Amino acid sequence: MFCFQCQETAKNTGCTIKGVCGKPEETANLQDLLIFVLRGISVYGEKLKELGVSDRVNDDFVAQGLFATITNANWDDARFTAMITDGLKRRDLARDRFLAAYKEKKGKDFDEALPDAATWAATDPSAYAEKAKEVGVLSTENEDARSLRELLIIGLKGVAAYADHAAILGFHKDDINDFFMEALASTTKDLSVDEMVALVMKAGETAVNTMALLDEANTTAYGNPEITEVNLGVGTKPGILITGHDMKDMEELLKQTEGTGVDVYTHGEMLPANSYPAFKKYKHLVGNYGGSWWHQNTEFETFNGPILFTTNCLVPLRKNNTYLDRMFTTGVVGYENAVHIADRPEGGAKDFSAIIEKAKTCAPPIEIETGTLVGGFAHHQVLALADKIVDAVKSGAIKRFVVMGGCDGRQKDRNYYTEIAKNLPEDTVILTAGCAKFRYNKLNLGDIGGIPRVLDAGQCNDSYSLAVIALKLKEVFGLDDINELPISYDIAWYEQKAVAVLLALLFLGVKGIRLGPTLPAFLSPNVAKVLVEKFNIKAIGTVEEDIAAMMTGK
Ligand code: SF4
Ligand code: SF3
Repeated sequence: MFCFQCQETAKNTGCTIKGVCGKPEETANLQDLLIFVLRGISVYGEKLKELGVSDRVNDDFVAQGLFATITNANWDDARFTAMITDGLKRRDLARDRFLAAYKEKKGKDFDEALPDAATWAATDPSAYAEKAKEVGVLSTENEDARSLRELLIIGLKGVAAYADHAAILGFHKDDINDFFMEALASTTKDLSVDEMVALVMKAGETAVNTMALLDEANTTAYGNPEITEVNLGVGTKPGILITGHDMKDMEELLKQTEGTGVDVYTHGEMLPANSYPAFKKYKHLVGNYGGSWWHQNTEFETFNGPILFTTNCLVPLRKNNTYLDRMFTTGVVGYENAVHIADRPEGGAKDFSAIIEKAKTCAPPIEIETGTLVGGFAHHQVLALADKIVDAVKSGAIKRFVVMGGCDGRQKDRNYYTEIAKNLPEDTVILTAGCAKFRYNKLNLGDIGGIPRVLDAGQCNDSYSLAVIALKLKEVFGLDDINELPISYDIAWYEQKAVAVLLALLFLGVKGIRLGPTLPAFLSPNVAKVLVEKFNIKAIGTVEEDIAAMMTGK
């Protein structure tokens, strides 16, 4: 196996024996083969588009396939095997549609060479393991071509996750799905460095568009997030803990648990659900339990009730765990021996009755903290406070904003982000989104004239909100360049959604981003050099140096 898609990768070069995340070799290889099959589908998808044929039947499958390979999402090899088998059938059907359309439009048979991904055939799944070994990341020999291809594919995985969430809420954009096909198909071609860089930038543009679409989907369905005090304590009834990013699952779970005597709590990236008007109205949504994803092994023990995983991150269970029998997965998430809740039927809802029945047999959660957290500072709410914020900047009460969004992770050196938050001068405001916030959102950093010093816009995809806020401030202050604003970017990354967010920020022209705790292993020295020269991206330094530099706009 070879995997270097996340920040934890072994020795910051690549996992080769087993993932640091716990991913076994077989799973890593099946993920590579699934991506290979998606490439094959995309070869025909792109060709059909070139012929002017609209062929949308594989859009959701491609997005879900990319999403399923994201770090800490699907651990179940049987599900990857089933997706590969389904993908091969879909690819062959796409091929047949293409060949027929070609003949019809051109009046002759198609006779050009096709890449292996478009032609490889397996009679049954026993052939998958062998083939998987040939098609991984290292099959691209040139280090820089590999780096650019992987930067594209890894960013695409994050974008696909957001596109899938939007699609679940009924929001699609053909441009986004077309780009998945174009980008995947591009990795079967020998392109110039400039062409590959252009595709990476287009991935950034697609990330912005996809986050905007998801924002539209979420706010249309559930209203605009509003300032909300989220309870951190527990009630006396048994509860269900819901984690991940999928708001539709949240909606259906809340509806189905109402009046059953079972409470609902959020974990990790589901915390922002507490700030949506459509969810706040449910009294049995008690609040948030615990911290970010990597605390699962201890927090899910004390929670006592069932846990619903709607997306990443799912941390493999310890041997002596007590919660495998109260663990439920759904959507692209999978874990061997956990109950998987099936997709919703056309026009219907998922059936959460098994998880609700399980909850009724469980003890209420053990309280691990008390107090509240304030959330709900997405763009609509922040722009409602715009006058106040602009006045505070003009009067000098707010000297600088520091965007500290992204992911959390278990490495000790991520304490850097806690220390930055603690030591930033009191006239600074932290803008955050994603699970990175759990490094500092319980520090009680106070407020500036009623504006909290940590403004939480929501999930990682709500980094879109941070971009909207920055663009609005640029307009209000009459600036020509987003980089003239008193905003610094100190981003933490872990998995591929953060890469999508990073590419989005680069596409928007943001320069001087600090990225940590380490720079991605998938950036070759030459590709890293381009990013440094073009965008002044830098690795984090010490807390003191970085605060001093950020306060002078560097
Ligand atoms: Fe390694 Fe990260 Fe890949 Fe897991 S997802 S195998 S930790 S690079
Ligand atoms: Fe977190 Fe996994 Fe990235 Fe949505 S839940 S940000 S790490």
